[in-house]
Amino acid sequence: MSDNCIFCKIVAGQIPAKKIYEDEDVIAFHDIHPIANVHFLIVPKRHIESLLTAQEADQALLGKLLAKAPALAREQGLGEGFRTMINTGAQGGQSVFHLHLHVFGGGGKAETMM
Ligand code: DGP
Repeated sequence: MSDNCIFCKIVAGQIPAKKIYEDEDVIAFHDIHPIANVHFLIVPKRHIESLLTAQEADQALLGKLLAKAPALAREQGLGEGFRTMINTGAQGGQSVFHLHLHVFGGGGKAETMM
């Protein structure tokens, strides 16, 4: 756990979140500022700052983030399709420096994004 990391605090149960999934490696919860009608995040429990700091040893965990997306998306009503996004570094639009995969769809603001 990294001090002052909001997602580490969610993992630890110190901050509430609308959780949709959890196992020993990852947790998924709804984004507090959704850009689509359905928008959730899949987050490794272990603190990895971003793709820029991920290591070769993190490959399986990175794969799991993606592999979990379709089943969770289906459960959230996105069985016909969804978008995924990983913002990396401040210049890549990242604002929470604990790696996370955005999964969103179902209409809303994101429909107008590229
Ligand atoms: P990014 O810009 O890729 O780092 O996205 C961070 C996302 O995290 C952003 O869409 C808003 C969301 N977020 C920030 N703080 C919280 C929080 O405390 N709870 C939840 N559920 N989401 C949060």
